[in-house]
Amino acid sequence: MNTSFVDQQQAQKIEQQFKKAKKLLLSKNVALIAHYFVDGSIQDLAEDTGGFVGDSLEMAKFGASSDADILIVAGVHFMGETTKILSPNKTILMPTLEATCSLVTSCDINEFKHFKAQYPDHTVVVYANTSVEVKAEADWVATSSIAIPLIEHLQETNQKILWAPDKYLGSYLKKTTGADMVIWQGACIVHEEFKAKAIKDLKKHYPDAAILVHPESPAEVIEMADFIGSSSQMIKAAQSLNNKAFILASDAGLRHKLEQLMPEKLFIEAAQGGTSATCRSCSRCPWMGMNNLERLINSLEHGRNEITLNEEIRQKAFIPLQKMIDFSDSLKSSC
Ligand code: CIZ
Repeated sequence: MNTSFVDQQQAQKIEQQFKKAKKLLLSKNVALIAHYFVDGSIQDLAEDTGGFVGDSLEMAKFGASSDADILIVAGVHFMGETTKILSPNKTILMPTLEATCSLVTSCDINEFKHFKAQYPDHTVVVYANTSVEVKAEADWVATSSIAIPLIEHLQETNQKILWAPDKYLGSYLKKTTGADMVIWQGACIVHEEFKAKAIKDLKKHYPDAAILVHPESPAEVIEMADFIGSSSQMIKAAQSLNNKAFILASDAGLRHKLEQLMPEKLFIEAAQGGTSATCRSCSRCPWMGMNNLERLINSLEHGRNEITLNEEIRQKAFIPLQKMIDFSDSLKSSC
C-alpha cells in the first residue's frame, strides 16, 4: 500500500466522520466548544456548527452565554469542569474524560491545602489548569491571558500572593510585576520542554522569524521571545507583527488556526529535543490529542462522558472563577 493511498483513505474517513458529527451536533442542538490545541478537524467542526474555538477563558465565557442545553467540550478535563462550574444546569459532555493535564496532576488537593495553610495571609490565585477542588480553595482563578493584569490589580492593594501550579508562569509573573509571590512547583509537559539553545540554532536558519512564546515555558526561552502570551494573544500578535515567519514555542495544535488565518506566513515549531536528542512531547499535548472525531461521535450518540461535580465544591469554585470573568469584563469595558 503506498502512502498516498493510506492518506486518501484517512482523509475520506475524517470527511465521513466530520459529516456525521456535524449532523449529530445540529440535530441534537449541541454546541461544540474546542480549544486551539485540539485537532484541526474538531476546531473546523466547532466553527462550522455555530460552536466556538478559543482559549480556556474564552471557552468558559462562550459556554456560559450559549443557548444550547448541551455543550460538548473538546479539550482537557479541567476545561469541561470549568464549563460545568459556570453552567451547572447544562449537560456538559467531552469526547473523553481521560484527557488530563500535567499541571492538574501536579497539584494534588491535599498537598495544596497543606501548602496553602502555610501562607494564611496570602491571596490564593490558581491557574485555570487546576481541578475543581483546587479552584474551590482559591480567592481567584487566572488564565494565561489575564494573569498579568490580575496580579497587577492585586498588587495595587499590596496583597501577598500564593500562585499555583505552573512554576514557569509564576516566575514570569513575579519577575514582570515585582509582586510578592510564593509559587507551587508544577509544569506543563509540553511547554517545559522548549530549549533555548535549540531555538537559537533554529533562529539561525530563520533570522527574520519572530519568536512567539507561551509563558508556561522556561525563563531562558521566555527571555528570547519577541512576544509572550496565551494562545489567543499569540494569534493576535502574529496578525499584527510584520514578520513573514514565526517560531512557535507552544502546542503545535495552534498552528491550525494560525495557518488558517495567515496562509501567507510561515509557522515553525520551536525546538524541544536539541541536537542529537529526541523530543518527549514533541510540542503536542498527549491529552489534547485524545480528542478525535470518533470519540466525539461516540459521546454525542450515547450521551457518554458527562461531567458531574459535587455541588458544594462547584459552588465554592464558582466564586473565584466568576471573579476572574468579571475582572476580565471590567478590563474590556475600561479599554
Ligand atoms: O488558557 C488556556 O487556554 C491555555 C491552557 C493555554 C492558552 O494559552 O490558551
